[in-house]
Amino acid sequence: MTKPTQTASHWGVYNVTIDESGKVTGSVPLARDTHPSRLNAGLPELVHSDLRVAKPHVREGYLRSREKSRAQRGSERFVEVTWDDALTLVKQEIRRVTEFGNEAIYGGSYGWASAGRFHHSPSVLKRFLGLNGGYVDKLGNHSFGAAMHIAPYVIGRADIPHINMPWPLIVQHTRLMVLFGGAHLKNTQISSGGTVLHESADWFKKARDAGIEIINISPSRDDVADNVRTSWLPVRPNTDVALMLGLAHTLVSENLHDRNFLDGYCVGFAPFEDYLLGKTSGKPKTADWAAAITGIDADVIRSLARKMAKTRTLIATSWSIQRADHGEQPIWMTIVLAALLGQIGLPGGGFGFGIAATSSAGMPLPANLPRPTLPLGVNRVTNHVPVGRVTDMLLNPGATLDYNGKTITYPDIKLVYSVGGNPFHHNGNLNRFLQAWQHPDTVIVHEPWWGPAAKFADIVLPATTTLERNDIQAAEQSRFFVAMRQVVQPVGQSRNDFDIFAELSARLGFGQAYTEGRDEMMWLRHMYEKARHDAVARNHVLPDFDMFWEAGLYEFPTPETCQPLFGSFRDDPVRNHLPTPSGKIEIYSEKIASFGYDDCPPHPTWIEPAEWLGSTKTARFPIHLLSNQPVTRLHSQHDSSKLSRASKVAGREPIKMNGQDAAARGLKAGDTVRVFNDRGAFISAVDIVDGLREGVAQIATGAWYDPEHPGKADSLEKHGNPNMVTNDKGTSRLAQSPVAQTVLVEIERCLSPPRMSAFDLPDVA
Ligand SMILES: Nc1nc2c(c(=O)[nH]1)N[C@H]1C(S)=C(S)[C@@H](COP(=O)(O)OP(=O)(O)OC[C@H]3O[C@@H](n4cnc5c(=O)[nH]c(N)nc54)[C@H](O)[C@@H]3O)O[C@H]1N2
Ligand SMILES: Nc1nc2c(c(=O)[nH]1)N[C@H]1C(S)=C(S)[C@@H](COP(=O)(O)OP(=O)(O)OC[C@H]3O[C@@H](n4cnc5c(=O)[nH]c(N)nc54)[C@H](O)[C@@H]3O)O[C@H]1N2
Ligand SMILES: [Mo]
Repeated sequence: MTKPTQTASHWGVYNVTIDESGKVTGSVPLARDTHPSRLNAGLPELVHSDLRVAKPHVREGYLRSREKSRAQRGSERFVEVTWDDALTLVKQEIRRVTEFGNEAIYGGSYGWASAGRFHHSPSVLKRFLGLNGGYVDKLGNHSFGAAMHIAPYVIGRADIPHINMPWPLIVQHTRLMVLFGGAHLKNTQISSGGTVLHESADWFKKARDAGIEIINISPSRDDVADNVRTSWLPVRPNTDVALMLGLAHTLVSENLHDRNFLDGYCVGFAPFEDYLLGKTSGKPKTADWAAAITGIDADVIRSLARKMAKTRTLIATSWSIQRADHGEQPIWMTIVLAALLGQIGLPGGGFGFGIAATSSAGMPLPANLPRPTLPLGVNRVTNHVPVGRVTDMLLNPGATLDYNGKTITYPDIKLVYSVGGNPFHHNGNLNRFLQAWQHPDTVIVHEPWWGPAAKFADIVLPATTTLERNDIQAAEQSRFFVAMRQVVQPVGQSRNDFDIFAELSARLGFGQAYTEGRDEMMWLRHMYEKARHDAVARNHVLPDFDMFWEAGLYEFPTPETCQPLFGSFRDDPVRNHLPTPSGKIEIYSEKIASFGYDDCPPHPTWIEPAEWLGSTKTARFPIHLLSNQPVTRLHSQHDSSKLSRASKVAGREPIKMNGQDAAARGLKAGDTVRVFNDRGAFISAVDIVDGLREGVAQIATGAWYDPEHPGKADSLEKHGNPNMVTNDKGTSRLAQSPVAQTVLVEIERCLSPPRMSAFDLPDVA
């Protein structure tokens, strides 16, 4: 056996072993990583998978008639073509479409793709489309879209993943952690752009050992591990704002709130107080009022509020709860609740977002680290679309959309170019999305595997995986630079996304501008040396590229002391004012008031979500469906791996239900079921659990979309993709962000489900 080769991913650093013939045989995690992710095994297992796209392919009907065959997308055979023919086709189509203006090209291309600063497929796509004159880009993201839109008005920051108290200060100073949306450690396997060490579980353990009380507020008990959790409040989904208001009302009515903090560091408490006490609406937001909405006992709410006021409290809110209708509100209200307690800026106090959303949350990090980056270049098209409204855009060219105080006019998209994402994973309401997907003349995708993104494209170009190329991992929230070395030769005829765009650029006449004359290793050297140079100004002395590449890993020193989040603002709110209009925390926002949005009022407000357990819609659809991030995959990536397949029940993505809800429907563990509402239906299999609030079911995202009748709207989905039933409305006119967690369904027995075919190869002529 040859020496193992180091690579890296969103979920860790590991060494890959190969045999004499050059085939991957397995992987060994980095020795220093004490809690390596099981996801490490996925790529080594799948790099030579039968599901690899080995050659360029074009949908058969597309070759006959581009415009007339759009509805056949996903249901027709493919034809293999040579690279030369494929690139000629792509070049001609880009030329043709550009005639309509660059606003006809959607290059927003959402997706996690692979880690690595250079071969990051959405970045290499954007660099390419920018040089071609521009493209319609996306705005915001699926992860924390509502939060990143509301937070700038309230605290002047949009960098949500950085808004956390450093763990050492939590362990030392916090006495009570109130976790809205829990803190499921499965999510800490991963960080966008890469993880090196998995330290979150150890920090939670230290917090418990320090005697910190940790309260899980979630419909699911297991959102905080047994050995970490001290109590569980099984809140109704999407009602956290009401609960926070009930807590706030108790604080204010019992005079437990910090008037000095509200006066010195905040603006707009008075109108909010009027709302809270019912002076404006006639409805005081008492603990009893909150109890009726949330299902949490009023006495429990009152005593929690008193406890929070008495002790050093950290309110940690997950990203999941803002991935819901009016998702701006729980974020804003988290900040306001913490402001009432007056502990913002104190060590271990205040608030934070997503303490277990990724492996990097709360980890002490040296300030201002440089990062090797590939410049994206200029995008001359300024008309962009919020990620949550892509379906709407494709279906309604020329229509307008209110967004964040502005008006967007939807462009008429003729070409969608998508790399490194799975649109049939990230978009909600897939039946409507499918119709939208049939609007553009052409869909071009680069993919390593025959998953849904490839199967529903017109032109599929085979992309390499991380194991087939050299790169550098240097995530924004990491203290490491890591060499990602090529392990095997490109599989089949696959090419690196960068090389595909380099060739297309050359054919379109801007090849030199695209590559700047550099190949892969020259780019890595160039990007690293630029970061090394920038580091000097920030007092870091890095080894040169050759030494780094040889060593494989560079670690920036962890700072010896950490600053509390908003510590300097607390020290001097005048000199270190926040970048909000008032310089202070805005409990009431004049700016938002000026927009006049009834779905995002100027202070935190309880607004009923479109669907929830308190709505009349429960008569037909009595179950609130949550679709959380998966334990055994990254979204839809590696769904065909052994690890992911072992998590399925009867070959389908399982749905968790509590025993009573199952019994009421005559269901037992392992039964196949149909999960449905007016938007769509999917097949799943029942997994009965305790620790799930009644009326709530839960299914992980990421099962490869597998419709019974591909290309037909209203087809049954056979594998367990929750986006068949999710809503594709926006959170509000402010953020227009996705609302995946706002969905009611019914569940019924399905006696003879159609055969699952998600992992079948497409038909090829
Ligand atoms: N119902 C529901 N839906 C959700 C969510 C939810 O909570 N509930 N969560 C949302 C969130 S937070 C997110 S971030 C999104 C994630 O949605 P996506 O980021 O779209 O999901 P992934 O499965 O990570 O898609 C990555 C794709 O890139 C491909 N790929 C990997 N490496 C490469 C490469 O080097 N080159 C190319 N060309 N392709 C590559 C993979 O095969 C895969 O098809 O989903 C959202 N969707
Ligand atoms: N293993 C793994 N880890 C991942 C990912 C992955 O795909 N796999 N994806 C990564 C990405 S892209 C992201 S954005 C983060 C996402 O991080 P999160 O958004 O925090 O993760 P989720 O798993 O979607 O949701 C966490 C929990 O929130 C609870 N919840 C849902 N709705 C509500 C509600 O209305 N109120 C309350 N109180 N609780 C609610 C659910 O019970 C769910 O288990 O995870 C990252 N980590
Ligand atoms: Mo995400």
